[in-house]
Amino acid sequence: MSSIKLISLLLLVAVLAVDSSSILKNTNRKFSSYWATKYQAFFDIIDVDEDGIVTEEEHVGLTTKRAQKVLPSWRAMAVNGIFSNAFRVFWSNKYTNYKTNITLEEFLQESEIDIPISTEKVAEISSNMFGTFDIDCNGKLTIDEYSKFLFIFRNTAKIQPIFDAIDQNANGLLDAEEFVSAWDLYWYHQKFSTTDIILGSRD
Ligand SMILES: [Ca+2]
Ligand SMILES: [Ca+2]
Ligand SMILES: [Ca+2]
Repeated sequence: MSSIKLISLLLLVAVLAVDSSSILKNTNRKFSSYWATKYQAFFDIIDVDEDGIVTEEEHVGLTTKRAQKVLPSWRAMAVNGIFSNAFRVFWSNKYTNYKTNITLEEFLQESEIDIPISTEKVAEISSNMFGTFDIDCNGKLTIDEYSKFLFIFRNTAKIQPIFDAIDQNANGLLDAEEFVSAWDLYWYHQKFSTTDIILGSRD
């Protein structure tokens, strides 16, 4: 092996080592019943026909269709990208034998094991989500922009109180930090947060 090849190989090994150390470890988390209710709420949003199974079509196809109703087409395609990626990472992966029909129980079981995603990727999902709905690209979400996000998550509740819960500094706009922090609290934290209403509600 030439020394250049060897060096590249060593670099590759180093990169892989860094990457696996940044995988989010989920094993030490107690899977709180509160956390399960959040995941169940999301499952119910995605399970549009309410048959207790989330299909790839429901997760990616139908979500994209809702996005197309409220967003310009390239932004709807961004939603499609986020949801098809998320489906592969969180739902249909090696832990579920790449199944494309997932029950709530399977989804919860899978969420108890290590999330097969790096911390960098988690941050990327959150900020992509924010950017997708920031229609005028000014770094803030107005209530109108945020209402499009809520539409995708099939919210039927009044929007203003939900918006106010995420708007921590009460300036009438959601900045990236407010949105991303609420999003990450929803997905990765066990305890209740007043911002957990971020995906809206269908009550
Ligand atoms: Ca279904
Ligand atoms: Ca904006
Ligand atoms: Ca604000």
